[in-house]
Amino acid sequence: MLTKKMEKALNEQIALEAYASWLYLAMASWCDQEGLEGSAAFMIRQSDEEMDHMKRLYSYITEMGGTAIVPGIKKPPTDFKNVVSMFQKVYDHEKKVTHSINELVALSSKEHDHSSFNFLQWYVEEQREEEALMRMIQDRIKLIGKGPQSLYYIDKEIQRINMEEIKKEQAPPAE
Ligand code: OFO
Repeated sequence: MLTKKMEKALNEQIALEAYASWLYLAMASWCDQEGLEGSAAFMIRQSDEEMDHMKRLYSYITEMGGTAIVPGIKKPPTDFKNVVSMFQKVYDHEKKVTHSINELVALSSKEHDHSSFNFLQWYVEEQREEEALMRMIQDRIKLIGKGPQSLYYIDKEIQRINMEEIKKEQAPPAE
């Protein structure tokens, strides 16, 4: 059984994951408008992932006898300065999510809620991977630089990274 505090905090995390999904979908739409097809595909996949993160929390709260609250989602921005600052925003958002997960883990310890503590370890690992991925994208963008065809090369690189991520998702789990 979840304490009221834990249930509330997990529901707040549902809202944060849902917003991430909406934000990334809005970014995908902007990328499409800009002709950045590789980046659009990457952001759609990220948006789907966030929806899964949300549903995982939903199922957990329900399984624990709590009430999962489907949140109202704030409208995300629809316009972004450029692809470089858009990916910076993604990285910043992921750091915010990591902070929130860390707070949840701390709360689960404080409440002696070992079940939630264990459940949240999946998110700890996921955030480590997400931050590493977003940092790598920042590094690649810097390496490509600001030459005349840089947007083209950035988009190709994001497309390549997206394919790698899809392959990882489809790989059978390690023994
Ligand atoms: Fe679920 O916040 Fe990103 O990964």
